[in-house]
Amino acid sequence: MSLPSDFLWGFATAAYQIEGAAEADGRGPSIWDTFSAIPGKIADGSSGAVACDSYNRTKEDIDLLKSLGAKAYRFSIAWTRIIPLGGRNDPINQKGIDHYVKFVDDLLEAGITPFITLFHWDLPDGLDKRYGGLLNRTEFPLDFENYARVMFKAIPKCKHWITFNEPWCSAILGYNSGYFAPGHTSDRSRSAVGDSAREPWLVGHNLLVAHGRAVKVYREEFKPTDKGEIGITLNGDATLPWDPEDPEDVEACDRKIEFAISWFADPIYFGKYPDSMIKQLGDRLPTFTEEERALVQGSNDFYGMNHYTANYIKHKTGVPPEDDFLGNLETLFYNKAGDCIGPETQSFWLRPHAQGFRDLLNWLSKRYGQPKIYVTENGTSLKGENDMSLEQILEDDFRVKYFDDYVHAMAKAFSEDGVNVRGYLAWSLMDNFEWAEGYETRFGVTYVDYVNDQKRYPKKSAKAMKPLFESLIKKD
Ligand code: PNW
Repeated sequence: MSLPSDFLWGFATAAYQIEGAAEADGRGPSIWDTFSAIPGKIADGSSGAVACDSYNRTKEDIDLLKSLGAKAYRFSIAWTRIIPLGGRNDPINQKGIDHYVKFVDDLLEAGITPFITLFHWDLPDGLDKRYGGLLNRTEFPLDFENYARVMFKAIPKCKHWITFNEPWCSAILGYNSGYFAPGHTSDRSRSAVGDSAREPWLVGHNLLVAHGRAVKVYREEFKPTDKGEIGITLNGDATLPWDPEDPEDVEACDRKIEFAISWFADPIYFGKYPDSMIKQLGDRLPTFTEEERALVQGSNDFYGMNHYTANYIKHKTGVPPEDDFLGNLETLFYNKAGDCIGPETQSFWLRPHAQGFRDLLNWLSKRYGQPKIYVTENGTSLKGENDMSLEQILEDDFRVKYFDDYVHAMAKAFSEDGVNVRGYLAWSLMDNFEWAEGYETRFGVTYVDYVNDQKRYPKKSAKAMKPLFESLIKKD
C-alpha cells in the first residue's frame, strides 16, 4: 500500500469560517453575515465576524502549516473582499486583492502549494439583494466569471483553482431546508421564503454554468501561460444497502450518489443530467441550452472530492416533491441486520466508515473515466469535544484514528485499485465557524481558544499527519 512520490497533502479551510475581520480593508457583507444575524439560524447565536481572526494572522497560520509539515493548503477567497458589492460593474477593492496576493507569496516562500477555492458559500449580499443571487440564470454566471477573471489575473502563481465548493450544499441547504444562507425553504416552521421544490435545481444549474464560464476564461486567457489546472469540488457520502438482498435498496445506493454527485459531475463529464434525476424531477430540473451544455461539458481538469461519511440506504416510494432531494430514499445509520455504520460524532450527519471512502473513490473513478482526483476535504468532529478540558482536547485519539483509517483506505484505492488520487487536504487546519452549528462543533486538527485571543494549540491529530503520509508516500 502506497502513495506516489509527488502526492500533495495538507489542510483546508474557508474564508468565512476562519478570517473574521468582517469590517477590515473595505470588505462588503456576504449572505452569511446577513443570515447569521437572524436569531435562531446559528446554534450558538454566533457569526464569522471574528472567527479565528486569520485575516490578521496569516504569518501565524503559515508557521503552523510549516510546523505540521504540510505540502499544500486549500483556502478560499472572500469575493466580498475583492468586489464588495459583487457585480461586474461594481468597484474592485485593491486592498482585498493585495491581501491574497501576499498570502500566496508567503505560502510559496514557505514551500506550501496553494489550492484556491473561489467560492465557499459567502456570496456578496449585494447580489442576493440585487437580483436573487444564485437564482439568477443570466446575471449570476456573468458576475462569477468576472470575479474569477480578476483573481486569475491577480494570482498567476496559483496552479490549482477550485471554482465552487459543494454546490449541493448551496442548492439544497440554502434553498430547500433553509439550514444554510440565504435560508430559503417552503417549511412554514422555518420562515417559508422561496419554493423548495423548484429553487434548488435552478441554483444547481446556475452554479454549473458559472463554473463552466470561469473554466473557459481560465483555459483561454490564463492556462496557456500560467500552466495551472481548474476543477470543481463536490461533496458525496458513501452508500450501503439497508437490505443487501433487496435489489431496490441496492439500486437506491447509486441513485443517492447520483442525486449528490452526478447532479453536477454528469453534466461536467457527459453533458447531461442523470436519468434518475430527470425521471424524478421532471420539468423542475432545468434543461441545458446548447450554449450552456458546451460551457459545462468537459470543464474539469481534476475532480475535487469532499468526503466525510457513509449511510445505509433504504428505497422509498411516493414522497412529496419538496422532500425528494435525496432521490426517493431514506439515509440511515443502521441496516436491516441491526449493524451500525460507525461511531457517533458531534455532527448529526457524520459517522466514520473508512471502507466507504475507498468504495466511493472506486465508484467515481469508474463512472468518470479515471479522472485525476484531489481529496479537497476529509475529517471529523468529535462527540462532546467542546465540553472537554484543553488537556483532553489535545489528545484527540478518535480523530487520529479517523485520519489513519481514511488515509489508508485512500492509499489502497490508489495502489491496489488504480484510482488516480493525487492529493489530500484534511478538514480542517483549525477549529472554526462550523456554519449553522456555530463554534460548538470543532473540526480542527488545531484547537482554537476563542476566549483567549484565538490562540492555536495543535492537537495530536495535527502532529500525526506528517508521519502518516511519510509512511505511505514512496521515496523517489
Ligand atoms: C463541508 N451536511 O460542509 C464544508 O465544505 C465545510 O465548510 C464544512 O465545515 C465541513 O464540510 C464540515 O461540515 C458540509 O449537513 C456541511 O451534510 C454540512 C453537510 C455536509 C457538508
